[in-house]
Amino acid sequence: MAKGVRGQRNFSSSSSAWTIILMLMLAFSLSLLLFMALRPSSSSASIALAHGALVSLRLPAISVSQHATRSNVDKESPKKPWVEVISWEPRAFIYHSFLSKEECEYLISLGKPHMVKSAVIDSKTGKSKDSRVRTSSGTFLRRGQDKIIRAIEKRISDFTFIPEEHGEGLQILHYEVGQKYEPHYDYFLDQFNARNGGQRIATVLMYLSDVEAGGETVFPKANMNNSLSLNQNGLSECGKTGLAVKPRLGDALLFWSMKPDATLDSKSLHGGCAVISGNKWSATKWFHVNEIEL
Ligand SMILES: O=C(O)CCC(=O)C(=O)O
Repeated sequence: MAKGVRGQRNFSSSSSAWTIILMLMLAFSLSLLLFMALRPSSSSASIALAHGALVSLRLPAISVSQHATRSNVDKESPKKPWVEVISWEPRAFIYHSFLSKEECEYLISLGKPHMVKSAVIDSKTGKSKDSRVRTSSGTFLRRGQDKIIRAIEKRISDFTFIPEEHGEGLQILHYEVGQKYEPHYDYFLDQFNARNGGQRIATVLMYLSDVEAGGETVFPKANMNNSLSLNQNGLSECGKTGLAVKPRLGDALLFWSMKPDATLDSKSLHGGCAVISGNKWSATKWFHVNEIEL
């Protein structure tokens, strides 16, 4: 009898131990689920499809926290990066809010003291020459020249899937009112410049300032039927001659000079329209097919 009572007590104490264990396991699972839901992950971005439809996707290395120089100002109102496909002929994409305001200001501050009149490449000699086709001023930064540049160059490579070693140093450009760059190709038409790194394959053009009027990047040969909707309101006459991208501080335009079958894309013809009002600052990264030896 006494045995039986003792057995009952043992049974009820072991069942309450099981209840506690089950409660603990339940609490642990709930905290795990909560942690998974709230943990910081790569940033969510959107791709604008034709006719303005938006789909979300995850971009691997572009989370806002990875922007090296995001400061308190930006933390207060961070703009969400998103990618827009603007054309398939040529293949062109805008990565909105690619650079922070501070990064844009930093790039301008590095370039400003060293600006010289921009030149173009002479297709007969492969050498730089002064030209009325290009009236901006510019300067080259060294690839990987400091921590901030390295962070930006890494971000560009993450966006383009082209290794940093295939890129030239960034070129900072400044256009004042009336200054422009007539339509041209970024791929080489000479034998000389492709010797180091091969042909140019793609360009990333980052806008470091807004421009009040004019200054659009225009693709006069873009297949407009195949180009996805862009707001073409408020463009200059030059901007209306093709597919135009209005410079917006922090946005990056990626376009390909070569098609997926490795032939040159004549539809990548592009130019910088004359600035009508304000100033235009930009930074260009040219990528080659192979690694460039510095
Ligand atoms: O400034 C622009 O919008 C175009 C610049 C450009 O064509 C270039 O740097 O190759």
